[in-house]
Amino acid sequence: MDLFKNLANKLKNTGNKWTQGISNLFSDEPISDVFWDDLEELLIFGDVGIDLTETLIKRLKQRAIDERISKTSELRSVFSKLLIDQLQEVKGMGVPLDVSKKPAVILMVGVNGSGKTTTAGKLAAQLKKEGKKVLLAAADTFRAAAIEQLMAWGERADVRVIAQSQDSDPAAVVFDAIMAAKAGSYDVIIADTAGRLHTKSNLMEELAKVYRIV
Ligand SMILES: Nc1nc2c(ncn2[C@@H]2O[C@H](COP(=O)(O)OP(=O)(O)OP(=O)(O)O)[C@@H](O)[C@H]2O)c(=O)[nH]1
Ligand SMILES: [Mg+2]
Repeated sequence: MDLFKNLANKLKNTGNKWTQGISNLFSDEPISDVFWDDLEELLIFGDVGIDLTETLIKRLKQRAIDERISKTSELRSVFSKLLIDQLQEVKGMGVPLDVSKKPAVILMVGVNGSGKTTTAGKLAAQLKKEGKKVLLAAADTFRAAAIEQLMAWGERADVRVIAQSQDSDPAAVVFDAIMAAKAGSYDVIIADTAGRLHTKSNLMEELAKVYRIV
């Protein structure tokens, strides 16, 4: 099964229309201008970005010409390979997570809504499955319900969550977590932090303080 069918199957239950849309695009139809327009539109709507969308389409068009491909279904595997190549160009991609230090501290940082908490929860479950003793730290003390959200992930993965009250100092939460990890012989701490833009200097300073604790 190829990449898109695989992805589409996995995301079926979450109703991810975007992936399904991309998958459906590669059908038995001949390659046409409508296909290129639809692909471009879907990629841009999927936040792939205009520059990358243009690059991907240009490369895909070239491959279609070079390899005399006439049906969109035959472009499917070429396109997924192009995407994988593109991802592999991202610095650090594919490099295994280094959790050799005990406790290793993973700080989840990023702009608002980019998936930090979800990834923290999934990572916790994954690392636990690999036999690591994992601790989650609720260092997003800013957004309402952020602590409860991480707690729910902790429950799901059966992983302990270190938390303080909302509005407390995130660095103090991480400090608490490090102390608890040392006392309880934990292997990994995954600290969720509040979403922020890199242009907000006070919030970046707060993050620097958390980092200094680590
Ligand atoms: N499709 C998809 N959705 C995701 C993924 N990760 C997170 N989401 C969704 O994106 C939304 C935001 O995810 P969060 O994990 O809360 O993001 P966050 O970075 O912690 O957000 P803030 O704490 O508000 O900055 C949620 O609705 C998630 O279900 C992912 O890998 N794929
Ligand atoms: Mg979050």
